Amino acid sequence: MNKLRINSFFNPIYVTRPLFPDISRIVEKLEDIWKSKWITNNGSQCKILEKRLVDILKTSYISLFNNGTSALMIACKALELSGEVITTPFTFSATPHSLTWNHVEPVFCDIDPVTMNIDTSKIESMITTRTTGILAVHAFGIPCDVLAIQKIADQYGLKVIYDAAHAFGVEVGGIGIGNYGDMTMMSFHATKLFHTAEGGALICNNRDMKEYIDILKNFGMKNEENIGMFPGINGKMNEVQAALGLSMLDLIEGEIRKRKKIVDFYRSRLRDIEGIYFQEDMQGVRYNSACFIIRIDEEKFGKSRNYVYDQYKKYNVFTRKYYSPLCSEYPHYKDLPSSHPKNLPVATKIVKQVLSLPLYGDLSIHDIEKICDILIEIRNS
Ligand code: T4K
Repeated sequence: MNKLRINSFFNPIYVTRPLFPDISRIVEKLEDIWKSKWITNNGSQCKILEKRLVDILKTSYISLFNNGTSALMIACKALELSGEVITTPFTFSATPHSLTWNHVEPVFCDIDPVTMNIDTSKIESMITTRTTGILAVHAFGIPCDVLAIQKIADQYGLKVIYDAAHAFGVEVGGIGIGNYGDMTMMSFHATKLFHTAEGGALICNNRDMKEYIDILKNFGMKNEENIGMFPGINGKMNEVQAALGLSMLDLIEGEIRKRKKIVDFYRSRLRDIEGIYFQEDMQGVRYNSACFIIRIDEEKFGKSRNYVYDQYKKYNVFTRKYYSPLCSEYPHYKDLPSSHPKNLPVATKIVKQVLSLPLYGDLSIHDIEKICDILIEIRNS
């Protein structure tokens, strides 16, 4: 057995840690909720959060949800997707499952080798008479080629939904990422940059649609008199979730700055290591440094991604293989015609290489230095 020269971390280092505002900030808001005796069903905390997010995300219409998955399910319903929808296999399970819950077949399209998002040059060849939309993912907060996707959608009359689970605060050309496509989902899960413990939002581009979404997430009822207008679900965010979100909104810019510093440090330490690759920033994009993903080329690095992942654990470092396996490899989807690996050569290769390294504002540069040193020790072991 190889002996570790670098001491393992005393406390576990996880891939991420949720942002926790000072407890006094949330207590103040909880006191407001207690006084009002209003704890869910579009209370004042939710209303304030919605308004603040409209400004912060530079968009017009936002509906809050109890989680990102229910928001995505409602997006598919509200846009009346049916038949087939073209999507990426390199994502979290919630993306294709939201289609399946709407009786829509996900058609998996290969990904771009640089951005790891849906490869727009391959979308057109997958469109059939049954195709009604494109469900693209800004994986890890890296924007898709939104202009190319819109061009295809316009040409073929398709709806576009973005799964922007990780893309809070990302902008393309100065425009909030939620303004692209017909609808954008954001996740406010604890593992995300901005969170409400569990939570999410749907961004759309007109008032009528927002009203419809708000009805769909409230069982399909508009008010006491107008019930059962549509087959809705319960997708409502509650007041405690919204209060938590409000109490940390002011911390987000600082958190992004800290994370950016960490990402820059990772890049400077890992750039010259043979067989380790990562994405550089694209011009015109405002990033949120949600995640730091490396790709490990086993041949050049000398060790496989799985080996590195396992070895890191011995140092008390818990990296993640996001998003492995591909959704097209899940038992539920593997027999779809589009799932065959020969149709997905880039995704099939990349999914064996990716590793999400620890990234959150509270990590010190000293910790990051050690995480990088460990990677080198693993290579030399
Ligand atoms: N689309 C995409 C592209 C997504 O990535 C996601 C969610 C969705 C849609 C759906 O959105 P939501 O319905 O979730 O709003 C996590 C999250 O549960 C999931 O939200 C997220 N993507 C996915 C990428 O990651 P797990 O099972 O890998 O998380 P877990 O519990 O292992 O946590 C990861 C690490 O975070 C832990 O090792 C330690 C740390 N952690 C986690 C939690 C929950 C904490 O320190 N404290 C905590 O409270 O799925």
